[in-house]
Amino acid sequence: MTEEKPDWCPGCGLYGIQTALKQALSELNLEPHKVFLATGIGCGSKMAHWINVYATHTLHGRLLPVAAGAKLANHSLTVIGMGGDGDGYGIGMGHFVHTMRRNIDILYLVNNNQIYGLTKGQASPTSEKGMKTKSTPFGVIETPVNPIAFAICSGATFVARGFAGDLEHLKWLIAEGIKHKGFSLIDILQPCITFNKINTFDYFRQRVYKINDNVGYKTSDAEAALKRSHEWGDKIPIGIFYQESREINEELEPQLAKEPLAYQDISSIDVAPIMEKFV
Ligand SMILES: Cc1ncc(C[n+]2csc(CCOP(=O)(O)OP(=O)(O)O)c2C)c(N)n1
Repeated sequence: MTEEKPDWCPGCGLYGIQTALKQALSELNLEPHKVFLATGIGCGSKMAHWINVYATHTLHGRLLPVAAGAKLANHSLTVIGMGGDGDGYGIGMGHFVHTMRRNIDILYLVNNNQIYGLTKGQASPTSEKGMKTKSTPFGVIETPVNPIAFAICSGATFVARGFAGDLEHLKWLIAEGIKHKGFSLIDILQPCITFNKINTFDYFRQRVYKINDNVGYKTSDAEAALKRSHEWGDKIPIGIFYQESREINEELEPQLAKEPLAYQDISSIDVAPIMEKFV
Protein backbone atom coordinates (compact mmCIF):
# COMPACT_ATOMS: atom_id res chain seq x y z
CA MET A 1 0.00 0.00 0.00
CA THR A 2 1.18 3.54 -0.75
CA GLU A 3 0.32 6.93 0.72
CA GLU A 4 -1.52 7.79 -2.50
CA LYS A 5 -5.29 8.20 -2.69
CA PRO A 6 -7.41 6.44 -5.35
CA ASP A 7 -7.56 8.29 -8.66
CA TRP A 8 -10.87 6.76 -9.77
CA CYS A 9 -13.45 9.17 -11.17
CA PRO A 10 -15.57 10.83 -8.46
CA GLY A 11 -18.70 8.67 -8.12
CA CYS A 12 -17.12 5.48 -9.53
CA GLY A 13 -18.56 2.19 -8.27
CA LEU A 14 -15.05 1.11 -7.31
CA TYR A 15 -15.18 3.21 -4.13
CA GLY A 16 -18.07 1.06 -2.92
CA ILE A 17 -16.18 -2.12 -3.71
CA GLN A 18 -13.11 -0.85 -1.86
CA THR A 19 -15.19 0.01 1.22
CA ALA A 20 -17.00 -3.34 1.21
CA LEU A 21 -13.72 -5.23 0.83
CA LYS A 22 -12.02 -3.33 3.65
CA GLN A 23 -15.01 -3.79 5.94
CA ALA A 24 -15.26 -7.52 5.21
CA LEU A 25 -11.53 -8.02 5.94
CA SER A 26 -11.82 -6.06 9.15
CA GLU A 27 -14.99 -7.85 10.32
CA LEU A 28 -13.29 -11.20 9.76
CA ASN A 29 -10.35 -9.91 11.83
CA LEU A 30 -7.91 -10.81 9.08
CA GLU A 31 -4.56 -9.29 9.80
CA PRO A 32 -3.00 -7.47 6.80
CA HIS A 33 0.06 -9.73 6.66
CA LYS A 34 -2.16 -12.81 6.33
CA VAL A 35 -3.93 -11.56 3.20
CA PHE A 36 -2.58 -11.44 -0.34
CA LEU A 37 -4.31 -9.56 -3.14
CA ALA A 38 -3.38 -10.11 -6.80
CA THR A 39 -4.87 -7.71 -9.32
CA GLY A 40 -4.74 -7.50 -13.11
CA ILE A 41 -4.57 -4.32 -15.16
CA GLY A 42 -7.48 -1.91 -15.30
CA CYS A 43 -9.17 0.74 -13.14
CA GLY A 44 -10.36 -1.80 -10.56
CA SER A 45 -7.00 -3.55 -10.57
CA LYS A 46 -5.43 -0.46 -9.06
CA MET A 47 -7.02 -1.69 -5.84
CA ALA A 48 -3.67 -3.37 -5.10
CA HIS A 49 -2.28 0.06 -4.14
CA TRP A 50 -5.08 1.13 -1.86
CA ILE A 51 -5.73 -1.72 0.55
CA ASN A 52 -3.39 -2.45 3.43
CA VAL A 53 -2.55 -6.11 2.66
CA TYR A 54 0.22 -7.83 0.72
CA ALA A 55 -0.62 -7.03 -2.88
CA THR A 56 0.71 -7.35 -6.41
CA HIS A 57 -0.48 -5.52 -9.49
CA THR A 58 0.19 -8.20 -12.13
CA LEU A 59 -0.37 -8.23 -15.92
CA HIS A 60 -3.60 -7.81 -17.88
CA GLY A 61 -5.56 -11.08 -17.57
CA ARG A 62 -2.88 -12.82 -15.49
CA LEU A 63 -3.95 -12.25 -11.92
CA LEU A 64 -5.37 -15.74 -11.39
CA PRO A 65 -2.11 -17.65 -12.08
CA VAL A 66 -0.33 -15.31 -9.66
CA ALA A 67 -3.06 -15.73 -7.02
CA ALA A 68 -3.03 -19.52 -7.49
CA GLY A 69 0.78 -19.60 -7.27
CA ALA A 70 0.74 -17.59 -4.04
CA LYS A 71 -1.91 -19.88 -2.56
CA LEU A 72 0.05 -23.01 -3.45
CA ALA A 73 3.29 -21.54 -2.07
CA ASN A 74 1.64 -20.54 1.19
CA HIS A 75 -1.83 -21.94 1.60
CA SER A 76 -2.17 -20.44 5.07
CA LEU A 77 -2.76 -17.04 3.41
CA THR A 78 -6.18 -15.67 2.51
CA VAL A 79 -5.76 -15.06 -1.20
CA ILE A 80 -7.96 -12.67 -3.16
CA GLY A 81 -7.84 -11.81 -6.86
CA MET A 82 -9.42 -8.71 -8.35
CA GLY A 83 -9.75 -7.41 -11.91
CA GLY A 84 -12.16 -6.10 -14.50
CA ASP A 85 -14.50 -7.88 -16.88
CA GLY A 86 -12.08 -7.23 -19.75
CA ASP A 87 -9.26 -8.65 -17.66
CA GLY A 88 -11.03 -11.78 -16.47
CA TYR A 89 -13.67 -12.59 -19.07
CA GLY A 90 -11.61 -11.50 -22.09
CA ILE A 91 -7.84 -11.93 -22.13
CA GLY A 92 -7.86 -13.91 -18.85
CA MET A 93 -10.71 -16.29 -19.73
CA GLY A 94 -8.44 -19.33 -20.12
CA HIS A 95 -6.99 -18.87 -16.65
CA PHE A 96 -10.47 -18.30 -15.26
CA VAL A 97 -11.84 -21.65 -16.41
CA HIS A 98 -8.83 -23.69 -15.28
CA THR A 99 -8.61 -22.05 -11.85
CA MET A 100 -12.29 -22.83 -11.31
CA ARG A 101 -12.06 -26.48 -12.26
CA ARG A 102 -9.02 -26.91 -9.96
CA ASN A 103 -11.06 -25.47 -7.10
CA ILE A 104 -8.14 -23.56 -5.58
CA ASP A 105 -9.25 -21.83 -2.39
CA ILE A 106 -9.19 -18.21 -3.55
CA LEU A 107 -11.76 -15.45 -3.81
CA TYR A 108 -12.02 -13.77 -7.21
CA LEU A 109 -13.69 -10.36 -7.38
CA VAL A 110 -14.57 -9.05 -10.82
CA ASN A 111 -15.42 -5.36 -11.06
CA ASN A 112 -17.83 -5.79 -13.94
CA ASN A 113 -18.57 -2.37 -15.46
CA GLN A 114 -19.36 -3.90 -18.86
CA ILE A 115 -16.71 -1.72 -20.53
CA TYR A 116 -12.93 -1.25 -20.75
CA GLY A 117 -12.55 1.60 -18.26
CA LEU A 118 -8.81 2.25 -18.06
CA THR A 119 -8.34 2.38 -21.83
CA LYS A 120 -11.28 4.80 -22.08
CA GLY A 121 -14.41 3.09 -23.20
CA GLN A 122 -14.05 0.18 -25.61
CA ALA A 123 -16.55 -2.69 -25.61
CA SER A 124 -15.80 -5.54 -23.22
CA PRO A 125 -16.97 -9.19 -23.22
CA THR A 126 -19.94 -8.20 -21.02
CA SER A 127 -21.04 -5.08 -22.94
CA GLU A 128 -24.68 -5.43 -23.89
CA LYS A 129 -25.62 -6.21 -27.47
CA GLY A 130 -26.22 -3.00 -29.43
CA MET A 131 -24.22 -0.83 -27.01
CA LYS A 132 -22.35 1.94 -28.82
CA THR A 133 -18.80 2.37 -27.58
CA LYS A 134 -15.57 3.81 -28.97
CA SER A 135 -14.70 0.45 -30.53
CA THR A 136 -18.28 -0.32 -31.64
CA PRO A 137 -19.68 2.94 -33.06
CA PHE A 138 -22.60 1.06 -34.66
CA GLY A 139 -23.27 -1.09 -31.59
CA VAL A 140 -21.91 -4.36 -30.18
CA ILE A 141 -22.84 -7.28 -32.45
CA GLU A 142 -21.77 -10.16 -30.17
CA THR A 143 -23.71 -11.88 -27.39
CA PRO A 144 -22.23 -10.99 -24.00
CA VAL A 145 -20.46 -13.51 -21.76
CA ASN A 146 -22.63 -14.67 -18.84
CA PRO A 147 -20.04 -15.04 -16.05
CA ILE A 148 -22.47 -16.58 -13.56
CA ALA A 149 -23.60 -19.34 -15.94
CA PHE A 150 -20.03 -19.88 -17.09
CA ALA A 151 -18.72 -20.25 -13.53
CA ILE A 152 -21.48 -22.67 -12.49
CA CYS A 153 -20.66 -24.86 -15.50
CA SER A 154 -16.88 -24.64 -15.04
CA GLY A 155 -16.57 -26.01 -11.52
CA ALA A 156 -16.56 -22.92 -9.31
CA THR A 157 -17.85 -23.92 -5.88
CA PHE A 158 -19.15 -20.48 -4.83
CA VAL A 159 -20.78 -18.29 -7.45
CA ALA A 160 -22.25 -14.91 -6.55
CA ARG A 161 -23.15 -11.49 -7.91
CA GLY A 162 -22.97 -8.26 -5.93
CA PHE A 163 -23.76 -4.62 -6.63
CA ALA A 164 -21.33 -1.78 -5.86
CA GLY A 165 -24.34 0.33 -4.80
CA ASP A 166 -25.34 -2.03 -1.98
CA LEU A 167 -22.42 -2.05 0.44
CA GLU A 168 -23.97 -4.07 3.26
CA HIS A 169 -24.92 -6.87 0.88
CA LEU A 170 -21.58 -6.76 -0.94
CA LYS A 171 -19.66 -6.84 2.34
CA TRP A 172 -21.66 -9.90 3.37
CA LEU A 173 -20.96 -11.62 0.03
CA ILE A 174 -17.22 -10.89 0.27
CA ALA A 175 -17.08 -12.27 3.80
CA GLU A 176 -18.98 -15.41 2.71
CA GLY A 177 -16.66 -15.79 -0.29
CA ILE A 178 -13.57 -15.57 1.93
CA LYS A 179 -15.01 -18.10 4.39
CA HIS A 180 -15.95 -20.51 1.60
CA LYS A 181 -13.41 -23.30 1.15
CA GLY A 182 -12.79 -23.47 -2.61
CA PHE A 183 -12.86 -21.19 -5.61
CA SER A 184 -15.28 -18.29 -5.13
CA LEU A 185 -16.39 -15.89 -7.84
CA ILE A 186 -18.15 -12.64 -7.01
CA ASP A 187 -19.12 -10.79 -10.15
CA ILE A 188 -19.76 -7.21 -9.02
CA LEU A 189 -22.05 -4.87 -10.95
CA GLN A 190 -19.90 -1.74 -10.98
CA PRO A 191 -21.29 1.36 -12.70
CA CYS A 192 -18.62 3.19 -14.73
CA ILE A 193 -19.97 6.72 -14.60
CA THR A 194 -17.68 7.99 -17.37
CA PHE A 195 -17.81 5.41 -20.16
CA ASN A 196 -20.97 3.35 -19.60
CA LYS A 197 -24.04 5.54 -19.73
CA ILE A 198 -26.43 2.58 -19.87
CA ASN A 199 -25.65 0.40 -16.82
CA THR A 200 -25.75 3.22 -14.28
CA PHE A 201 -26.45 3.22 -10.52
CA ASP A 202 -30.08 4.08 -11.28
CA TYR A 203 -30.33 1.34 -13.89
CA PHE A 204 -29.26 -1.28 -11.32
CA ARG A 205 -31.16 0.22 -8.38
CA GLN A 206 -34.39 -0.20 -10.33
CA ARG A 207 -33.64 -3.81 -11.23
CA VAL A 208 -31.60 -5.68 -8.62
CA TYR A 209 -33.26 -8.04 -6.15
CA LYS A 210 -31.76 -10.46 -3.63
CA ILE A 211 -32.19 -14.14 -4.41
CA ASN A 212 -31.21 -15.36 -0.96
CA ASP A 213 -34.12 -13.45 0.61
CA ASN A 214 -36.39 -15.92 -1.15
CA VAL A 215 -36.87 -18.80 1.32
CA GLY A 216 -37.47 -21.26 -1.52
CA TYR A 217 -34.12 -20.57 -3.18
CA LYS A 218 -31.56 -23.34 -2.59
CA THR A 219 -27.92 -22.46 -3.32
CA SER A 220 -27.11 -26.18 -3.64
CA ASP A 221 -29.31 -26.60 -6.72
CA ALA A 222 -27.02 -26.09 -9.75
CA GLU A 223 -29.82 -26.36 -12.29
CA ALA A 224 -31.95 -23.75 -10.54
CA ALA A 225 -28.88 -21.51 -10.23
CA LEU A 226 -28.14 -21.87 -13.93
CA LYS A 227 -31.71 -20.99 -14.81
CA ARG A 228 -31.59 -17.94 -12.52
CA SER A 229 -28.26 -16.85 -14.05
CA HIS A 230 -30.04 -16.19 -17.36
CA GLU A 231 -32.33 -13.61 -15.79
CA TRP A 232 -31.15 -10.20 -17.01
CA GLY A 233 -33.62 -7.49 -17.92
CA ASP A 234 -36.30 -5.77 -15.87
CA LYS A 235 -35.09 -7.83 -12.92
CA ILE A 236 -31.45 -8.68 -12.15
CA PRO A 237 -30.72 -11.16 -9.34
CA ILE A 238 -27.86 -10.56 -6.88
CA GLY A 239 -26.63 -12.82 -4.09
CA ILE A 240 -25.19 -16.33 -3.82
CA PHE A 241 -26.41 -18.29 -6.84
CA TYR A 242 -24.58 -21.51 -6.14
CA GLN A 243 -22.41 -23.10 -3.46
CA GLU A 244 -21.07 -26.60 -3.05
CA SER A 245 -18.45 -28.32 -0.97
CA ARG A 246 -15.74 -30.13 -2.97
CA GLU A 247 -12.16 -31.12 -2.20
CA ILE A 248 -9.80 -28.23 -2.86
CA ASN A 249 -6.62 -28.43 -4.90
CA GLU A 250 -4.49 -27.78 -1.82
CA GLU A 251 -5.86 -30.93 -0.14
CA LEU A 252 -5.14 -33.06 -3.17
CA GLU A 253 -1.50 -31.95 -3.49
CA PRO A 254 0.56 -34.35 -1.32
CA GLN A 255 3.42 -31.85 -1.02
CA LEU A 256 1.15 -29.42 0.81
CA ALA A 257 -0.17 -31.89 3.40
CA LYS A 258 2.68 -31.39 5.89
CA GLU A 259 2.69 -27.58 6.02
CA PRO A 260 2.75 -24.63 3.62
CA LEU A 261 5.61 -24.92 1.14
CA ALA A 262 6.87 -21.51 2.25
CA TYR A 263 7.58 -22.92 5.74
CA GLN A 264 9.14 -26.22 4.70
CA ASP A 265 12.82 -26.71 5.46
CA ILE A 266 14.78 -27.07 2.22
CA SER A 267 18.26 -26.81 3.75
CA SER A 268 18.91 -30.53 3.24
CA ILE A 269 18.01 -30.49 -0.44
CA ASP A 270 21.03 -30.66 -2.72
CA VAL A 271 20.41 -28.23 -5.59
CA ALA A 272 23.88 -28.72 -7.13
CA PRO A 273 22.78 -31.39 -9.69
CA ILE A 274 19.94 -29.19 -10.86
CA MET A 275 22.21 -26.17 -11.16
CA GLU A 276 24.70 -28.26 -13.10
CA LYS A 277 22.04 -29.34 -15.54
CA PHE A 278 20.53 -25.93 -16.22
CA VAL A 279 23.19 -23.30 -15.57
C1 LIG B 1 -1.59 -7.68 -22.70
C2 LIG B 1 -2.31 -6.38 -22.64
N1 LIG B 1 -3.26 -6.10 -23.54
C3 LIG B 1 -3.93 -4.93 -23.48
C4 LIG B 1 -3.64 -4.03 -22.51
C5 LIG B 1 -4.39 -2.70 -22.49
N2 LIG B 1 -5.40 -2.66 -21.46
C6 LIG B 1 -5.13 -2.18 -20.23
S1 LIG B 1 -6.47 -2.23 -19.24
C7 LIG B 1 -7.42 -2.88 -20.46
C8 LIG B 1 -8.89 -3.19 -20.24
C9 LIG B 1 -9.47 -2.59 -19.03
O1 LIG B 1 -10.80 -3.02 -18.85
P1 LIG B 1 -11.19 -4.00 -17.67
O2 LIG B 1 -10.28 -5.15 -17.60
O3 LIG B 1 -12.64 -4.33 -17.86
O4 LIG B 1 -10.96 -3.12 -16.37
P2 LIG B 1 -11.52 -1.69 -15.93
O5 LIG B 1 -10.49 -0.67 -16.37
O6 LIG B 1 -12.83 -1.47 -16.59
O7 LIG B 1 -11.59 -1.78 -14.43
C10 LIG B 1 -6.69 -3.07 -21.62
C11 LIG B 1 -7.25 -3.61 -22.88
C12 LIG B 1 -2.65 -4.34 -21.57
N3 LIG B 1 -2.33 -3.52 -20.57
N4 LIG B 1 -2.00 -5.52 -21.66
